[in-house]
Amino acid sequence: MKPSLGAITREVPASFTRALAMTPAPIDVALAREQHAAYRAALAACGVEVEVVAADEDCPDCCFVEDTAVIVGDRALITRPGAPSRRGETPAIADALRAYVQLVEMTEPATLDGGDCMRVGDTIYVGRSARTNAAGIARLAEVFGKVVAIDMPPHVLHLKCVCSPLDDERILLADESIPASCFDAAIVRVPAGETYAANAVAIGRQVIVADGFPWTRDAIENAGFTPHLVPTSEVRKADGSLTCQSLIVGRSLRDRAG
Ligand code: CIR
Repeated sequence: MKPSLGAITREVPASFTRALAMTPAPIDVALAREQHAAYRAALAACGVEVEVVAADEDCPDCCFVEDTAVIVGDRALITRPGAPSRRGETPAIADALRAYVQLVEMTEPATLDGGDCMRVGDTIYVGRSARTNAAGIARLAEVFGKVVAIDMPPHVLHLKCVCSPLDDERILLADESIPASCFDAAIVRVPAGETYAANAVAIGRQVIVADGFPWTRDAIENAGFTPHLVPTSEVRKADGSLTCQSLIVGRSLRDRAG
């Protein structure tokens, strides 16, 4: 049987050493590529068909595809990323997504990073952050309907740095990050010492989670999910984590198109 989900991913460019980072540290590109391959293998192990878009050396952050689109059902809002250096990333991803979904655009002065958007059931929670402005949030609401905006603490890059959806009712949320009362969802707690692991990719009952966070791995297992551990040392140096490395799409439209 063909997988029913696809994932758009993008190669790690050699210029990844110049990726944006709050606290720059030397990045090992060869290791980053190995870890990206491990991530793609985990997606495949979760039953997802993985597509890999070629890297663009002019876009050091291009492997963080999540920030370039927000996908709900059969529509993708192509974002206008908050960091000017990342705006050149969107055309190639729009081209890849066109095979799956209908594309909707976002224009100046709106800015929004997909990492600030978390869909839980029919609600999209969106971080009001240094990357995502009021016009971006308004456009998101215009396109998708129910949106709940949450102010990000200044040290948090994106909403999904501290939480991520497990299914339509439950989220992983790092303690001491954002109040649980912001969400109409059940909370699976991640201790503050493991905040990085609150960003995980759930595919049905399978969850891709960063290696090295035993408390979170156990919490995910206890919630009834199967964890798939992947290494993240190099993307972490560029303020990246797991959800940011893919865009998950249903394959049904593409299959219908032939
Ligand atoms: C950036 O600062 O934009 C990239 N270095 C990291 C983006 C990570 N994206 C995400 O978590 N959604």
